Amino acid sequence: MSLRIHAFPPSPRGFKALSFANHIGIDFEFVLVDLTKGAQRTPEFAKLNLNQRMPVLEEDGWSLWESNAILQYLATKKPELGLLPKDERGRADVSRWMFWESAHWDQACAMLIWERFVKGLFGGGPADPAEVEKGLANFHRAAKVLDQHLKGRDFVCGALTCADFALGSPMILAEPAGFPLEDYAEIRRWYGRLAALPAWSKTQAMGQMPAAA
Ligand SMILES: N[C@@H](CCC(=O)N[C@@H](CS)C(=O)NCC(=O)O)C(=O)O
Repeated sequence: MSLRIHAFPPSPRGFKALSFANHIGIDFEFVLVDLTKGAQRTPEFAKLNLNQRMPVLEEDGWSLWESNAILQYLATKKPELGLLPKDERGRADVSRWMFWESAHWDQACAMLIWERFVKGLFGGGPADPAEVEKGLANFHRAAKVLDQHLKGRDFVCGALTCADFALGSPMILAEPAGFPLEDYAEIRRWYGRLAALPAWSKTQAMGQMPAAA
């Protein structure tokens, strides 16, 4: 059985899939999808994901896209790690936070990441203040929920699960995107735990964003 992960490591969704695979210690082949060179737009890549977006997991001719689906699938490879609980409510709780990540947290973080960081790297010009304002409002709305929920918990669902990898990945760009984290001590504490995982630094070493042109 051969497993490949096609990803661009410094992008949060790529980082999510790679850091999770690194954390569970599964054998996989890493295939770089260099977004700076448009590697996601080749016909070969479109065969794996018609959306022309990474990450993609490929296994024996089968492909799976959507980073959170990839995490849940990978978690089933090492059930003994408990990263996707077996009991129905525990599993639903993890799914709830991963859906919330996809619908709210990822979106809020992505606006600031794009406007304040990636747009410039890709020659898109300076941040648009109106978009930044919208991004900040979305960020605060989501961050308040996450911060309050984390009180008294080490991780989002109590113990470490897939949901933490999903929610923690955009935080790799917290600094360049200027996430306003001053009022969110619980988020900073939680993220500190995640960032201390060996898989986090291992994945960071797989690739960084290029410097602005
Ligand atoms: N919801 C998807 C989003 C994937 C996604 O948007 N990936 C971006 C990079 S972060 C991408 O590959 N963009 C390439 C493009 O838009 O051309 C997931 O979580 O996997």
